Amino acid sequence: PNLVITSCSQMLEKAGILNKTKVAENGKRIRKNWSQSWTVLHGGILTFHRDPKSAPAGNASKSSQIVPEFTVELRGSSLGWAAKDKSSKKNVLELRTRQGCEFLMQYDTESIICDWLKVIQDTIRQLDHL
Ligand code: I3S
Repeated sequence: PNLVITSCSQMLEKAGILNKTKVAENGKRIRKNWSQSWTVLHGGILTFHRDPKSAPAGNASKSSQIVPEFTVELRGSSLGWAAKDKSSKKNVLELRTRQGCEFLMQYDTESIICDWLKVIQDTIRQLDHL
């Protein structure tokens, strides 16, 4: 048990802004709905937060607008570059979860998306060995 606790405390962390859309749920295709998201990697979980711009204005403080929209358990997930026919956007990653959910993640600046690719793939590998 100590080993797991030690490993968890050394899990990679990252946060930043990305564009994302869910494209499949339980193996079933769903309509894309791209939106910007404050994205947080912590403890082997990736959390996409709601776009504050989509929240009703005036009735909430800034902090209460940071609401999780999707939470992805990375254990058993896979991440790679999305095929060209998945999106007309550039720098698109495709994340598939064990539960049959699929997300596209995108950012125009290549270095930013490459950093996410690396840190999430490293996390998935880390989780494989726990
Ligand atoms: O794969 P699709 O269906 O061509 O994705 C595009 C659509 O979701 C489109 O919205 P509506 O057709 O629902 O109005 C979005 O505005 C586009 O951004 C989607 O395509 P890209 O290539 O941007 O992922």
